[in-house]
Amino acid sequence: MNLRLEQLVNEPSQVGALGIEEIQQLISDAGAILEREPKLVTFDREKILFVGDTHGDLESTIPIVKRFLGGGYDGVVFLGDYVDRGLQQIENMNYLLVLKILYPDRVLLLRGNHETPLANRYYGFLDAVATNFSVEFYNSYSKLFSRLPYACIVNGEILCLHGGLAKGLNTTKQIENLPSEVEVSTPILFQLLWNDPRERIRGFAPSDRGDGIFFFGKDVYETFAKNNSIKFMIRAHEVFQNGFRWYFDGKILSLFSANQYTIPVAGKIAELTPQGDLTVITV
Ligand SMILES: [Mn+2]
Repeated sequence: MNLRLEQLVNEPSQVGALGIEEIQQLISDAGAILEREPKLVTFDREKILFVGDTHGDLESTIPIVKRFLGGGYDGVVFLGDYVDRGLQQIENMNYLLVLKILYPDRVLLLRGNHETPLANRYYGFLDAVATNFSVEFYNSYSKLFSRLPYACIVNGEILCLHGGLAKGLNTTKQIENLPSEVEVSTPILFQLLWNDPRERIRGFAPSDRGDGIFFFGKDVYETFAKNNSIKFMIRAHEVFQNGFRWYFDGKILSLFSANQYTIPVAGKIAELTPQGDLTVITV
């Protein structure tokens, strides 16, 4: 099968017209690339974009990809949560797979808590795949999700992951050794995908998101950052009406990049320049 990937990237509306065999091909090709990626990716690049949750909002992803392709960037880090909730979940995921296959070394797709069956059963992606294709076909996606990397370190000093730091996580090295699980049962991995930073708490505190999920305080971040020579962290996972929030006196940047969500959002992405400046940009 000859998928015209360049054409699909430039005409994203055609991604919605892909048949099941073509999508299977995308999943298979992307899976082969992801299988070679470590769980903690070393990502040394000059000019990079960082993208928060897109949640099936293809209309927000399209201009982000356009900026990446036309703006002289040598890297883009998507921080997870590509599916669930939005209007074009399958299309959004497939579009990002096309991008990954075309530019495997420049595009990084991290795993979010919504790249799991636990979330997909409740928030729409399993239903979307079952309605358009079949319940069985969903397994192709869930297996692919298990291969997504969990974190990256940019230029030796910026840690990127979807949720937050975890109880028992002391070194970035531990992330490298986390398993590829379809159903996430390893507590450290579960927390990487689900935890949130919070001001004015010390250590970890139970999160209202559910059992086994925690808020972590500035002290947790500072200890981890010091021990691992991290200068800064970029994560996603939380919706803000203005699309972003700085935590811990500017040490953690939280991004949300979908404009169409359960509430109206002014989605944001971030840009790192070769000079090391980090700027928040409206999608
Ligand atoms: Mn999330």
